[in-house]
Amino acid sequence: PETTLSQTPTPRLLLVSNRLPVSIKRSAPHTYTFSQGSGGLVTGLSGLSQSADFRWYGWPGLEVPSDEHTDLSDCLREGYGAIPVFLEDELADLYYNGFSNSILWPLIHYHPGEITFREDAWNAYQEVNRLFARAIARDMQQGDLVWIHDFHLMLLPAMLREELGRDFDVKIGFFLHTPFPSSEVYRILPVRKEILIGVLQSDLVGFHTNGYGRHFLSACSHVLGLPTTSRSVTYDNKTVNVGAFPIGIQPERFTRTLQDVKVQGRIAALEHEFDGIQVMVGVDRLDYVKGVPQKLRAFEMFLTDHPEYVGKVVLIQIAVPTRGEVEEYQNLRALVNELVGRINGKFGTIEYTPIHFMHQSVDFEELLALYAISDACVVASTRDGMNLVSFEYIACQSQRHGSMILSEFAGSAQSLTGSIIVNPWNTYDMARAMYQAVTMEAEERADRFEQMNAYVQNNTSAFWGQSFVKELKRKGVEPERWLRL
Ligand code: ADQ
Repeated sequence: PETTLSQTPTPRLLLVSNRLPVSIKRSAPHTYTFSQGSGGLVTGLSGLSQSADFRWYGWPGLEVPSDEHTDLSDCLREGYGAIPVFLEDELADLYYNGFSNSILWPLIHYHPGEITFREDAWNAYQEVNRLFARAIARDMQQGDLVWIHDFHLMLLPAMLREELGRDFDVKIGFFLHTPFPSSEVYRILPVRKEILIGVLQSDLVGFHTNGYGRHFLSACSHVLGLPTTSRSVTYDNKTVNVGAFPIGIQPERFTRTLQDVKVQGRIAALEHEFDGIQVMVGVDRLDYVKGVPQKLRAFEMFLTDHPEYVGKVVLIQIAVPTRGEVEEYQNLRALVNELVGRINGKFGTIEYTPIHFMHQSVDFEELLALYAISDACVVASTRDGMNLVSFEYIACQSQRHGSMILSEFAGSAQSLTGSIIVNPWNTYDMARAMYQAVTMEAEERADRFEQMNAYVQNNTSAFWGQSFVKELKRKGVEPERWLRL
């Protein structure tokens, strides 16, 4: 339809994340294959991508020779609405592994002992944020909305404003997928001021929980001395709104895939395999924040305290390889291998393997079959922004009504009130929870499932994405998003 002067066009939405939502492989010069990514971020935003004029900026995840930049950019833009920000390998490594994963990630997750601050990594982080700012600023139009994601790009709001100039009409939203730590931990960061100032050129800053938002506001107040209220902070004579936007999953994708003949066949095969045995499942990236050693020790204690369950309960632990270049992750892998070996050696027999450990990624169908046949899911994160695995498990449990053993340090513990909440640092507590899960009556499991399922079905990723963008378009944050102090 023709646009008249009185009609305001729908603003364009530009999304920015470290990685593009497409995985890209280069098999030969000028030859690429693409596959659509499927993480929570991708699915959460897919509803928006259909409704708005939509672009997605990110690093393609590999070094691309400069004479191939134009061709690859054209393919990605036309096929996926994706705009690559090209980085050389060495720079990408320092920014991604050197600063984001080795400094910000441990600090944010209360592991300050793992941090070694390096000036060259900080320089790379600044440089990459600047490259993103320039790439986005080149294409921007007045009235655009920009939604920046996660801890890799905390300087980008300020750098983008610098590139555009103060009078450029743009709304910038920033969402942090991780926790924001207590200001007492946050202030350990040598560049604590720079990072906050980077984020504070946003119009709206979102977190998964109230608590993270409160920590952010107190860091603004303690580190920068800024005036704050329960829902905003004033910086540079502008109000920056702060709100809680808990992410969800796309539950119908799980329900639909579970009906698939292939998945049903796999469920039947696994049920046969574990006939007469209760299965507990864990699905985590092999990251030290996921509490995998704590989970294994609790399982060991459970079998020690309840020998009648030896041979009757197994733990299937999928550990997705991640950040293998970083030393802490290599150490964690060695520790987990040792624990699995020890526990299996102690309780295993020719017929019985207590822990089925897989250090690999499994495909979506296999993951769903595993969720569906499991009698309990164990999430032992020592810190976790939200934890989507806990929602995915519930979405696959309409038949079995399995129990959810959930760390109080995962963001999802605030919402899944039907779960058995544990402190993963308390091995006794987690071992007791495992016993409670395998002995719980069907009626209680059904009640708990109903509560959790209602939450998962209503608080979807689409709802999350739409709510954030709606708030970004408005001035101010709706009262239900205000933080409870
Ligand atoms: P993650 O730390 O990656 O996410 P999580 O929220 O659990 O943690 O999401 C992991 C995703 O990967 C899930 O969708 C899961 O199904 C998938 N996955 C895990 N193992 C897999 C496997 N073996 N094969 C295939 N897929 C697998 C970060 C934050 C979280 C926050 C999310 C979203 O650390 O706290 O919930 O972002 O904001």
